Amino acid sequence: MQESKWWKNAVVYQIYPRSFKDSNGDGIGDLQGIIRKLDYLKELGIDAIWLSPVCRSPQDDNGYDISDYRDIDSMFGSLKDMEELIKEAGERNIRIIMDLVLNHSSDEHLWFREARKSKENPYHDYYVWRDGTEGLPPNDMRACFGGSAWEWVPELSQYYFHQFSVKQPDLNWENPKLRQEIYDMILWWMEKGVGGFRLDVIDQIAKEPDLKITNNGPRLHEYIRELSKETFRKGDLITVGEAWGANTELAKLYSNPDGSEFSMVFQFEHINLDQQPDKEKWDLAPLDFLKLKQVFAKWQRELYRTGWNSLFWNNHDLPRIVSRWGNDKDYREKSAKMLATLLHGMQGTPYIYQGEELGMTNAEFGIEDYRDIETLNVYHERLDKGYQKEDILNSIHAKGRDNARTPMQWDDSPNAGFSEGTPWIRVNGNYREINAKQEMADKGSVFHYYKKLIGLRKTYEVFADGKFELLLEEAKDIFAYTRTSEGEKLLIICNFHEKEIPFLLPEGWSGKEEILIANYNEIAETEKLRPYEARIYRKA
Ligand code: TEU
Ligand code: CA
Repeated sequence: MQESKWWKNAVVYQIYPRSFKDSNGDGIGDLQGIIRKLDYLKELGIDAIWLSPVCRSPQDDNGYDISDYRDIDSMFGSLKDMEELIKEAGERNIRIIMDLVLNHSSDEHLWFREARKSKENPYHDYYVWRDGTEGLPPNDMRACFGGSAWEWVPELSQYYFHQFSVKQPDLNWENPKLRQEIYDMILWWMEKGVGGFRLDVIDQIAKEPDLKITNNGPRLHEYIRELSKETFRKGDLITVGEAWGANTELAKLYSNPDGSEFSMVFQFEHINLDQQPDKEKWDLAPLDFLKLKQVFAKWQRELYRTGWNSLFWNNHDLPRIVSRWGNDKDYREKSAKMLATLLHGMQGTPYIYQGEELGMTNAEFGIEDYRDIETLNVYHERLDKGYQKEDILNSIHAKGRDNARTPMQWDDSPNAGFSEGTPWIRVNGNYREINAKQEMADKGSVFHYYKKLIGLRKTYEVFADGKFELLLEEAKDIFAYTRTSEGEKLLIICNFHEKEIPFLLPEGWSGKEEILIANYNEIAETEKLRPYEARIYRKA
């Protein structure tokens, strides 16, 4: 089937189901809650919803530990609810993107429950085992959420490998029977009308633990091409792989225009720029702004006509961008709009994470209010290592994943209108000031700014096609670039900081050109940019 590449003009909205909308008062978001908010998303103008996992799961890692890939977890609803969501969204021209977690399953999945029964069990080889001695793991590999990556199973006198939690045993992709089961499952969901897939830590499936290789294992692209040929290429889907180990050369393989692998990947080079080099995200460092410009420019340049970029600031693992690189106190609205302009002006498919369109902020809780396995593990691990509580909390406030997972703020009623029950995680205390009801009523809000940006991408082809060129590379406060296609050119100007700075329009621009969007209502004289000021000029 010839791919239409509809996703080149699309904007995707990510929903974290647990925290979006609760419809039955148990304090946990669910599928019927999402169905109730489809008109809100229609109003925003997005084309597809990336749904973080809703399949059956003991929720050790909030659903990224699946125990049945063909069933919906009762906390989110039923298969019928999922089919209704796909149908209702479809009637609003919104496609549903499912989250495929194929690097590991839950240890409560039938496959693993069988696998750990005996070495002869037909499912044993669906996982990664090594003979060994108790207390002496095969090597010193660490798991991402802390601790050893090897778990001892006394009844088998073997260890199994897990890159994430102990309850997320890694799947053995070398096993063709496992791969076939996965392909059948994906085709089964494609039959149900899903519009695409996000693939969790997909560049870690070809692991070689004996060689301490996790990302970019030798057979990775062989597996991905087989996966795509057996499933995705039989449909007109969007597919996006999460690839922490990607660079531009690998991304040209992943997003090769021949469609042999994915539509695009999520790469994170622009995300790791505020941590100390060769240390963990918790080891904070100020953002290297010039590096940020260089990284974005490289990806725009390198993938032009050879691949395709994803564009994102936020997701369910990352702190909220307006708090991280904007100013969520004195310039929340202006800086949120600037960051949106900067990102949505570039070539690629933009992703909006729930609440980003409202300018939602990070939430600084006490440790007792955090729920994320990664956050709770690092807290205790660093306490044991003698770190000060305040310092650990300071890191968690800045980088913890629960910053993204506090309930969606719909209005100023109790629990921000998210639930009539007790939310599974605390609501951010600023919900009375920041919520969808208020933002939709205020034409000058962050919501309406995102809506306008999405509309521009649908109106002007240059957003999808235009060649990117970075301007003022050495400028310490300005992120400016052009997008050029036949007969049309854009100039995107962003003041990335909160101070007023002198500014002259680049050569060839007079300031009389059409302004498509700006985050200050009245246009200033042309010789300065106000705090976090952003504009997009267009000339035909
Ligand atoms: O995330 C991959 C991943 O590596 C992140 O967890 C990362 O370690 C960190 O949190 C980012 O700062 C994916 C999913 O997005 C994440 O939610 C899951 O926890 C993880 O895989 C395991 O499935
Ligand atoms: Ca619920």
